Amino acid sequence: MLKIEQVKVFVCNPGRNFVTVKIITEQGIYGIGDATLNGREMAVATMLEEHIAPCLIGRDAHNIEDIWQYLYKGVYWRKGPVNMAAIAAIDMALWDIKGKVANLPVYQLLGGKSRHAVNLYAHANGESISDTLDKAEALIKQGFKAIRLQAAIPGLAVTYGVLGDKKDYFELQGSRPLPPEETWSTKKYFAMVVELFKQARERLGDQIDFLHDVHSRLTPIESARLGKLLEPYDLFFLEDASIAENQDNYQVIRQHTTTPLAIGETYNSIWECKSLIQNQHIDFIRTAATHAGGITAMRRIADFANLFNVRTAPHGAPDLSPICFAAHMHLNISAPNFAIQEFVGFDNEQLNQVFKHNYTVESGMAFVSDAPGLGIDFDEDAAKALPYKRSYLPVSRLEDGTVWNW
Ligand code: KDG
Ligand code: MG
Repeated sequence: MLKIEQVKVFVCNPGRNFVTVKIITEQGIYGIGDATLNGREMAVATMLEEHIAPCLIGRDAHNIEDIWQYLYKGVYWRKGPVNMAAIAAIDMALWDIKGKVANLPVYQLLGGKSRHAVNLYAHANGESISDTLDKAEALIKQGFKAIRLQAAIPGLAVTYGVLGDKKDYFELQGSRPLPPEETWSTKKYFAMVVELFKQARERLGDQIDFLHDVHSRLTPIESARLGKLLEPYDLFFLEDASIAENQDNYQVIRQHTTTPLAIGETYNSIWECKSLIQNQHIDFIRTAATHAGGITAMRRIADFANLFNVRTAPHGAPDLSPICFAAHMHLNISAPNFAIQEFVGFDNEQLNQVFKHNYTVESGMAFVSDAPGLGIDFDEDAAKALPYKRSYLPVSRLEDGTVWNW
């Protein structure tokens, strides 16, 4: 028996807000997990501290599956982003502990390697098409073979997905103590985005994989039309074209285009992607360990998707902590149907003071750590010196003022 003695929760801001869980056992072995929910960080921290931690003290840290079921099914209020981020962090920390006890990296406990490295896609965000393509060129020089292209839309001030006058994602988050309101126009966007990919193929050739994130700002039929317009430019995938609270939306998109479709970063459970996967309305499922219930739940989603030729492409935004990235590395290296990992890098001094990782990146691929557990550590003192700062995601409105559903 490996008794859970303490569950600690930290909310820190080394450039962005991160919620981190540390489970400490009676024997002194500990594990860490990521519970960050961008814009709702304190809700998850309270869920963990007030409602989950007290129920875990004295339980056997070895029983990962039972603890997952206990937290998921043992409450009246299942699912939901706050609840699932909390469960996810506990689950990651328990896998970390299990690996440390076994003296094996977590991927070995998941069945070993299906590949020797993890393909990454990087972000090129520009203030114009040529700025985006300059950035893409620089990433290609660094060895990246897959790049997400986003560019500012002429005629609209900053829209979600580009940086505006901010130098990076860290500065961007720090600039939103209240939700900024942005204007959206599908017509203006279409004119830019088709030209972006046309010029990208002309300038960067046909050997680089291009991706694009719509951030759910289109209706299903607009998405279908965009997929069709982008077919000549051979995208690796078109992400979050439309919201899929109504999962049949993707049937509409699917029947009109062969552009591969990806969705899932906001999903909290397998139930939200079940029909999209089994109807083969998507090609890539983008759930994240932090938001969809941890390593235990992600493994189940990957196995289910594998039955329907859907591949995994986990969310890797800057608001997922390096602990989530580490969990993804173990899942990605082991899942037979893994495709590609979103990667924005963790190139920030304060971040690296708090989270001590040891994966490596070379030629657009990441190499998993062979350290026992998740292979990442957390410096409590460094975290305590960098307190939480309230920060929000933006709200989109149409030009007439209507709240829009990105
Ligand atoms: O918190 C929201 C961000 O993680 C998300 O909008 C970033 O869409 C995103 C992506 O694909 O990285
Ligand atoms: Mg996205």
